[in-house]
Amino acid sequence: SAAWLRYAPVPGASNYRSLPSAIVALNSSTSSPVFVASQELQKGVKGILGKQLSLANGTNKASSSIIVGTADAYKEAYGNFDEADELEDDGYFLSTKGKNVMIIGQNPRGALYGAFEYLSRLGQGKFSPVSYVSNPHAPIRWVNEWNNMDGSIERGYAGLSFFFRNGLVVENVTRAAEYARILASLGINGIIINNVNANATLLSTRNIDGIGRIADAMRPYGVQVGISLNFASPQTFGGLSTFDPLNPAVDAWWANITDQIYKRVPDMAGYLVKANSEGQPGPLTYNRTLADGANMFARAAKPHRGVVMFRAFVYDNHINESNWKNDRANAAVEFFKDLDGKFDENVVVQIKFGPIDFQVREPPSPLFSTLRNTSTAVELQVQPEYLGQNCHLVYLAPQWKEILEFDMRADNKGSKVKDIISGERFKRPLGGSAGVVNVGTNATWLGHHLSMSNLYAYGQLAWDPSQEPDEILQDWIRLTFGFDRHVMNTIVDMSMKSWPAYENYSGNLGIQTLTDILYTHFGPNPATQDGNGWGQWTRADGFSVGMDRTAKNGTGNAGQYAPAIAQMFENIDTTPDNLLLWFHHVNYTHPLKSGKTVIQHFYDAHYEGAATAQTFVPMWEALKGKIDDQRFNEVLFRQVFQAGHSLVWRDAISRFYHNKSGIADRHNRVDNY
Ligand code: GCW
Repeated sequence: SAAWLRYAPVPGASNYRSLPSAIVALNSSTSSPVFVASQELQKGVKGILGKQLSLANGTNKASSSIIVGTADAYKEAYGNFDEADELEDDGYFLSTKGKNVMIIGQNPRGALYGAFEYLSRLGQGKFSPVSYVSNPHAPIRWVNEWNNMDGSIERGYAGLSFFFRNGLVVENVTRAAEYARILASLGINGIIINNVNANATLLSTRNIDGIGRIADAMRPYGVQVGISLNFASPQTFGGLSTFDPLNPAVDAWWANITDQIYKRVPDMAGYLVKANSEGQPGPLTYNRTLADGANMFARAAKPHRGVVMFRAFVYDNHINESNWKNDRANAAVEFFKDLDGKFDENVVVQIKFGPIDFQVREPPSPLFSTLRNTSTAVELQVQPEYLGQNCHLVYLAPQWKEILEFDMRADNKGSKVKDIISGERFKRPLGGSAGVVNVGTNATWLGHHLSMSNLYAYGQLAWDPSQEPDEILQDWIRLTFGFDRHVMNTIVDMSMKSWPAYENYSGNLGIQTLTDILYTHFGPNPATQDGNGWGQWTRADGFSVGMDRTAKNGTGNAGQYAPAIAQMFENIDTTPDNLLLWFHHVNYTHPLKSGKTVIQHFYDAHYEGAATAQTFVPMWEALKGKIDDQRFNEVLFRQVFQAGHSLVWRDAISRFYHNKSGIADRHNRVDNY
């Protein structure tokens, strides 16, 4: 449960002589991240290098020390340093070059981030002297936890909530503190503790005190707590006759409850709101705009410097499939485009990375290049709801990286998603990312030891999206499993093959995941995509398949992108094969760029993906004895499951399209049910 913060001894560490003998913390308040940093350094150095360092506060008596603190405190004690000017919010300066090791944060949590970075370097045996400033890519680096008040977790695959039980915040917040430590080691600075399908009873006096308890546990790690709100609370919980956002009594109710919460949690991060989506209440009930709704919370939070994350996941889940032009993927832009510039400055629109819902492959949401005068954040799913729910290994960093690096070409200028969400491209004050993690009481946090690479990579990319997924993975493996080359190569190989394999044996060519979308979101069920109002249609019939999202014949979704991108997706020849069926409706016999037909590609990809998943088992088995038995066996259990389930996937999907199309597999592998 220590995740990557194991501080295991590093081979060859005894050769590392240039270690100071003391730690000097430039702040002795036990609730300060600076103090936490000094303790973490003591513990980490002891574990990694076997050396007990003394811990002093404020004064440096030893000949050389690890000095940790804020830039201001450092200057006061030792005078100015050159790099001070380069530090931005939450950033740090790390230098191991001089007599002292300097770990200087722009603010207290920056110092803690620097300490974790230093320990990560030591823990990976990266001993060569360094000196650099590291600033975060974006101010908002949050996680979302879909925890319910009864202790269940929506789409959680690793046990129960450690925040709530029986309608109340738990008394024991030890695990909340442990989680905050893990988050801080990634530079994550905010957490929404309850489900976006929010329950207003979180706002009771007793539960507000409970939020305070969680915030107190996480504060020393620099993690600010926030909560999801239910839009109808003034009525369902507050006893008002309405929740109309333009009604002054409603406004006053929110201002009042917000004041109460901030009284207990003065540094609360802010609110997250899911409105008018999947049955949730919202401003549209009163014919008010989504901006009217968001701004109501923004006004309440503003005096406290709180941020309102307002979700763009707004759509109608009762749309009619018989209309060729209907398209759920259009919803976000349709709902938000006319509201650009109408949100208060402390509102951030939180956008799921793709236009539908965390599918195995989607293009980036066109909303990223539509909102120019609104701050935005990308929402990613660390716990792979549609991607095997941590019973399958699916390393997601390559998928996120593609989205973050995608150039939206707004105004025909470089407009990578990562630079839009950071606020840089459209000169916005706020922005960043939100990762839905849904950790639970299970000792593995996420349910699968190998899936922790996803949480690690999420934090790494939120801090610095220029990093490469395979390098992030290697760091994580060294910290989690040590230095064995065979272990390293195997986990890198399995992980880097895992997303393409999953895409191959679930839904390829941009058709979506093809999992059961009505209930479990787990296992193959392509028939559930169509014939209902959820709008995750594939429009598969006896001859053809895919969503026509072109402007010329289809839903017009391609036209929601900036011209250069719109053109690429509008034209079937320039649409990449992996998004072909996302944007185009074609015959099963349509030839791909590879020369194969769509249907033959389906068959081949499903056999190939499942074959890859089979190889993970012997690859892992070969590591026996190189990993402790517990982790070895628990991972093996998951990999055997994945191998078997991938065959179920392969056969279910191949047969489904074989039945539909009546077209034989060239290699005669696919039969009917
Ligand atoms: O994908 C869907 C999930 C719901 C979730 C919703 C959302 C929290 O299946 O469980 O609700 O998205 O993101 O709001």
